[in-house]
Amino acid sequence: MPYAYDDQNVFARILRGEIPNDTVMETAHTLAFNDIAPQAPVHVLVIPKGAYVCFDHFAEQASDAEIADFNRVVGRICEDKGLCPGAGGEGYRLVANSGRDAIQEVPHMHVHILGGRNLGRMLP
Ligand code: DGP
Repeated sequence: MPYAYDDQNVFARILRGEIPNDTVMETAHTLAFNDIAPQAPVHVLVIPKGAYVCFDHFAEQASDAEIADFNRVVGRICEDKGLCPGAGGEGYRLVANSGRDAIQEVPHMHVHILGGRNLGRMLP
């Protein structure tokens, strides 16, 4: 059982309404909210409502509807925040830490949207 989901993780608790969040967007399958410790002027976390541990778990086991909904939410937030390079924005970075080597802190699949400043090179 490679994907044991801990339903006490902080994002599961946010989804159950046990912990407040600063919601940016909510759809049938997806919730997006501001990061509690923002690393950039825009720092939004996007999470599926389903119980997925990390990106590959989501990619392999979520339905097409969940995956499409998730991706649309990411794109719409980038648009709403004025980040999209094709529409005059300065760009953004998506990060999906998954597992120990990536130092994933919260074991519920999430994508960070970072933008609003020059983010520097991530890779040498
Ligand atoms: P990661 O290392 O990718 O698992 O990052 C988890 C992020 O979640 C980190 O940037 C801080 C954020 N975070 C942790 N607890 C909370 C919380 O209770 N509320 C919000 N909004 N964000 C949280």
